[in-house]
Amino acid sequence: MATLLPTQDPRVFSERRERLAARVGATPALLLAGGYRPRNYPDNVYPYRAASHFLYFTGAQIPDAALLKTAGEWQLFIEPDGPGHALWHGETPGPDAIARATGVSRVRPLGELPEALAAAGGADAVATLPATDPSTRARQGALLARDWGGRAGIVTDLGERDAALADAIIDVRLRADTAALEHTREAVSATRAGHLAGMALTAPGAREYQIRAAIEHEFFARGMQCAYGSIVSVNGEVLHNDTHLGTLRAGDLLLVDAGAEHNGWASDVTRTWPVTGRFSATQRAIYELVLHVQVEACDRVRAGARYRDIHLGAGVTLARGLVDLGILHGDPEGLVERGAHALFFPHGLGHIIGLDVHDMEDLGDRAGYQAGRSRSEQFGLGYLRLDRDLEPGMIVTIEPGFYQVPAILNHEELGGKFARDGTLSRSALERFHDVRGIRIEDDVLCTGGDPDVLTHDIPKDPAGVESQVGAAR
Ligand SMILES: [Mn+2]
Repeated sequence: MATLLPTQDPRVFSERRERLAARVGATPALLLAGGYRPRNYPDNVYPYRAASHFLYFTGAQIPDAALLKTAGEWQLFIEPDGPGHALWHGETPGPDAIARATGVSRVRPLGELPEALAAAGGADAVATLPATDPSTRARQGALLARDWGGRAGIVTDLGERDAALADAIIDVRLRADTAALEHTREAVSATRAGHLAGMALTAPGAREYQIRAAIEHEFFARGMQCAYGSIVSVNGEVLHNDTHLGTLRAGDLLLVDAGAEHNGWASDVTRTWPVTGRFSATQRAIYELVLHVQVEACDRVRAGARYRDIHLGAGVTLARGLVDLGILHGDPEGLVERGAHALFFPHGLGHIIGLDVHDMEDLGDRAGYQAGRSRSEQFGLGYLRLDRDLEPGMIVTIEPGFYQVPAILNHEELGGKFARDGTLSRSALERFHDVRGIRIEDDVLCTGGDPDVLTHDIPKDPAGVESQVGAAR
């Protein structure tokens, strides 16, 4: 792809680099942009997306580029242009244009990187973060003598120097700055248009892929892309359903988890709506419960609140509602302590959102979990991605759900155990067989005062949702 340079004021990126430099001091650091990822052979590639740490500090998407911080300055290293590259990808902007756009004054050929690293103190002195794509990680291993080479997946055992860089970057990226918030709001407005278009096209007989196309059309028509693979499914109980071939039938609920990405900044929204435009009585009962849980949790996104407490509080409210419906028996707090709510709400309440839809999850739980905290072993709570005390500027999702997953409800140690001890009433649950999966998700900015639900104007109350469904017919 042709190099993409930022159009914002380059001071956005200089200020971010200054904030990082203030945290890591004289330690040299190298951040790689990452390269193309082949689909099946090297020349057929997935759309290029620069690594988020690189993108955050430069605003630029330049395949295989490297950003080096030394004691005294920042430098960018890029593959020099040549006729072959220009023939296929167009001309790469020259060093001056890249310097102007990013505010990094020194732009050099990639071939000079090894000597620059040597001048900065050598492989052991330079901090870096593990690249997520295998070929970049292999290159990084050769350049910086890290032994992550052959390993796929997330690297959690960073050395001391790399860990300090990771923590400094997390500290900088955790709170949205003005530019980040501006882009996120742009992404949100496309996401709103997408969800409305999806609702409008929904009717019995339509195919999931048609709804998906209508939604993503609104993103691409605004020059944006998807922040993640859209989920558009009448089987909402399959949490990361990535097929779109199903047919919408009267009586189904359609679960849509889709968000646009603008200049790299993600939005992440889920809505669930009835295919006919009318919830059945049982669907409405569960939908209103999930909505109640969701609205209450959004309101608790406040500075100083511990996210895990909001998650557990959402579990208690859900459990109380399920007791009222006769599905669960017991006192709500006790049910949550024993994990009974997780039969129906097995995932975490949400996560941080930023340049990555699960922001900085390339670093494992390092960003999501505050120092000294770690994941629970309990079924359900173990899927919680975020356990920090919230601070102004953090954008988090709030996305409770209710699902009937046969593999969970019929499992000996889960549904089986709770049915045997009288906690779960299978006969009461049977009435709600037309509710397979409901999730409602908003993006919420923690402020110094009341929470700012960035996605508030995407309809979620039952009447608002019903009035949109089928509007295109
Ligand atoms: Mn989400």
